[in-house]
Amino acid sequence: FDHNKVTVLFVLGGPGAGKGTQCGYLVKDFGFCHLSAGDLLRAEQHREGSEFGELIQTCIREGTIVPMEVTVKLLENAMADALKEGRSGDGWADGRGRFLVDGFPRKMDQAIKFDEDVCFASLVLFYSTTEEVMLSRLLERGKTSGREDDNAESIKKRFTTYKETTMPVIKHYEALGKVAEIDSSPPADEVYKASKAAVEKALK
Ligand code: UP5
Ligand code: MG
Repeated sequence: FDHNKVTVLFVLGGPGAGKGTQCGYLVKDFGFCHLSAGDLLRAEQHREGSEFGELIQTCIREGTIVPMEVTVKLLENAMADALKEGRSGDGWADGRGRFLVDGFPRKMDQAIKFDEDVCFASLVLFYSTTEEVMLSRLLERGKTSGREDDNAESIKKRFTTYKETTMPVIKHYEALGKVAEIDSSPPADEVYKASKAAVEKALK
């Protein structure tokens, strides 16, 4: 990837913190290409002929992290496709690709690999709220989402992985001064005011 042609923002936060929801709003206002690592993994899980289907299913249900090679490759491919097909950076005149990479990197090895193979992220949007809030959002969504990990048992495991494995990644970017922490406890439109301000500040 030509570093001069892509801008990447990472979107992190606990399970159910509201990453996908905020990305949806940001796409509308800023014309980002939104790539959710979890969505890419779920699509790969169900792709006919995928050699990773079972591995991905087990990791998602157990709330553990899929080996980074798989996820980084899926992201690289999705970014390359979006650039090729002109699906990134809509509304920007300079032809630069602008990507929201949602739910990634959630383990240090992924962060290092992405830095090396793809590019450095300009900003990390970090959505934080309490486990209580996240749990109730996920259980509510679980009534209709069909997601294999929206059940009390998987959610507990996702929280553990988040605390033990993903928080160190957020701390790493904090030390680099790249993190904008946003309280995602209020209603989504209110959270979005802070998201928008953080992105405007970072991209100006
Ligand atoms: N909602 C959202 N915002 C709200 C608000 N402000 N007020 C009230 N309600 C709000 O939101 C969750 C729910 O809450 C929705 O119903 C929404 O309407 C409501 P959402 O925006 O979907 O939250 P999000 O943070 O995106 O939650 P998600 O469940 O997607 O987070 P996870 O990080 O757990 O899931 P992800 O898909 O990223 O990853 C799933 C699994 O994939 C991981 O556990 C892992 O096993 C695997 N994975 C990897 O192995 N490697 C990776 O790099 C990435 C994923
Ligand atoms: Mg999500």
